[in-house]
Order: sequence, then C-alpha cells, then structure tokens
Amino acid sequence: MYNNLLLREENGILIVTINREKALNALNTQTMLELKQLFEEDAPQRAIHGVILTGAGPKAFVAGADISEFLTLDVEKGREMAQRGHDTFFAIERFPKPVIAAVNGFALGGGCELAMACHMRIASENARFGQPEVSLGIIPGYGGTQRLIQHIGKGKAMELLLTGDMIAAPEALQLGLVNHVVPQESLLDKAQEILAKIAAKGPVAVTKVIESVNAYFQFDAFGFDTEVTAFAHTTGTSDFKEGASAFLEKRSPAFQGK
Ligand code: CO8
Repeated sequence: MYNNLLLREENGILIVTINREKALNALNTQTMLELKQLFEEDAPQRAIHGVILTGAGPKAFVAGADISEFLTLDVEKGREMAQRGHDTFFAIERFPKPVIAAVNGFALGGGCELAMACHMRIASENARFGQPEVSLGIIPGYGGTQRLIQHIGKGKAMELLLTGDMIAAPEALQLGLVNHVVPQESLLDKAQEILAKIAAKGPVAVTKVIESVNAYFQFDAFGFDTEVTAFAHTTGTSDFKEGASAFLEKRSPAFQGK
C-alpha cells in the first residue's frame, strides 16, 4: 500500500517512518502522495491516540523536497506541487489526534516544514534544522515562510529564511522550534512517553485543544496563499534551474537574478 512509508502500531500509537534513507528521506512526489493518503484517508480510520513521524536511519529526518525532480518543474507544476503539499501539511496540522515529529537528523527545506506542521517536535542531539531553499533559487513551498514565523518569531525566521543557515538542536530548543532534545536512542521513547500521557486525558478535549490552538493562526491563511504564488514564480526562473543543477552536479550555483 505504501512504498516509501513504513507503518507500525505500538500501544495505540501509529509510528510512521519515511523510508528513503539513501536520499536522506527526501520528499519525492510518491512520498508526498503517500503522506497525503495517510493523513487524509488512512490514519483517520485507525483506532489510535497519536502519531509519530520519523525518518529512516541515523542521519536524516527529511533533507527536503527531492531535488532530483526539480529540473522538470515549471510555474504550473510548481504551483500544483506546492498546493498539494500545503493541503497535506494542513491535514497533519489539523489531524484530530496529536502528531509528534521525532526528528532524527537533518530536517531541511520540506523536512523542516513537515516537522513544523506536526503538533510537537522532539529532536535527537544530531538534528539540524534549516530552510535552505534560497540557495537553490526558490523559496519554501510547503508552508515554511508562515510556520517558521509562528514557531520562532519574525526576526529569527527572516534570518534563517534569507541566509539558508542551518541550526543545531540546542539552538532549535532555545528558539522554541523543538520541545525537547534527547539522545538519538531515546527519541521514540520520549515521543511515546508524551503521547502516553496525552492518551490518559479526555479524547474530545485533546481534539478540541488541537482545533483551538490551530484557530489562533487562522488569520495567516492569506500568507500561505502568497507563499504558493511566490513559490510558483520562483520555479519559473532560470536561477532555480541553475540552483537545482548546481546541487545535483555538486558545485556552487552562479545565479543571474532572472
Ligand atoms: N533531494 C534529493 N537528494 C538529496 C537531497 C534532496 N533534498 N538531500 C540529499 N540528497 C541525496 C544526495 O544527493 C546524496 O545522493 P548521492 O549519494 O546519490 O550523491 C545523498 O542524499 C546523501 O547526501 P550528501 O552526500 O549530500 O550528504 P552530506 O552529508 O554531504 O550532506 C546535506 C547532507 C547537508 C543534508 C546535503 O545532502 C544537502 O544539502 N541536501 C539538500 C538540502 C536542501 O537543499 N533541501 C531543501 C530542498 S528544497 C525544498 O525542500 C523545497 C520544499 C518545497 C517544495 C515544494 C514543491 C516541489
């Protein structure tokens, strides 16, 4: 049923592992479609009290959207992909049971955006976060320009989005981007411990807390639309082709500003 996601249930918790370790669990189209199916159709039917999302291997949670698919993108496809990603990440954010990202390494670009769409983030000590899209000549297209501000505030979000800098787990903790930092071997245990605590609470109350906290940010809806349009615009530039080609050819990009 899923090619790139591994699913298992333990004590009423659905543990989802993004399983493309060789590509550092990058979100290719197939993986995005599977996440959409999981959160829109499959998980809502399951008798679970929470979800943990993590990445395969010790190195990466998700190193971003799959750059090897970028060279065929144009403005229309870019808009479609960004919009579909937004729909999927909103399905995660609005999932009626708590969803925790267990960030076991790099969470970059779409990976950082995926983690930010979850209700909480637990990071392993080697985790690193960033929105490096500008290095490729594009902008975040899965909600990063909006959710990063929600999590860490405008000034620091602006710095990370404009420089593409990565931050390590301790700084992510200090900024409030993650809830806890733990040794990698304790990552799932910590997430399970939090979900077990929540499982003892009133289920309707838990769902209503999620709904109410999300409602605080409803006014941001226009910002998400702006991001889709701006992302689509950047996918039409030659800078974007140059940025993606440079990454794939393991060289520095030479941007022309068009
Ligand atoms: N996409 C595809 N392949 C990737 C990606 C990626 N995002 N990240 C890593 N890989 C691949 C590498 O190409 C490499 O493959 P190979 O072994 O075949 O050469 C393998 O994974 C291992 O990676 P590295 O050799 O580069 O490992 P390092 O330890 O040297 O570096 C890094 C690790 C720092 C994580 C480095 O791989 C890196 O910088 N990756 C790219 C990070 C990035 O720029 N992510 C953002 C992508 S853009 C994005 O996410 C936009 C989201 C919105 C999209 C909206 C619709 C399309």
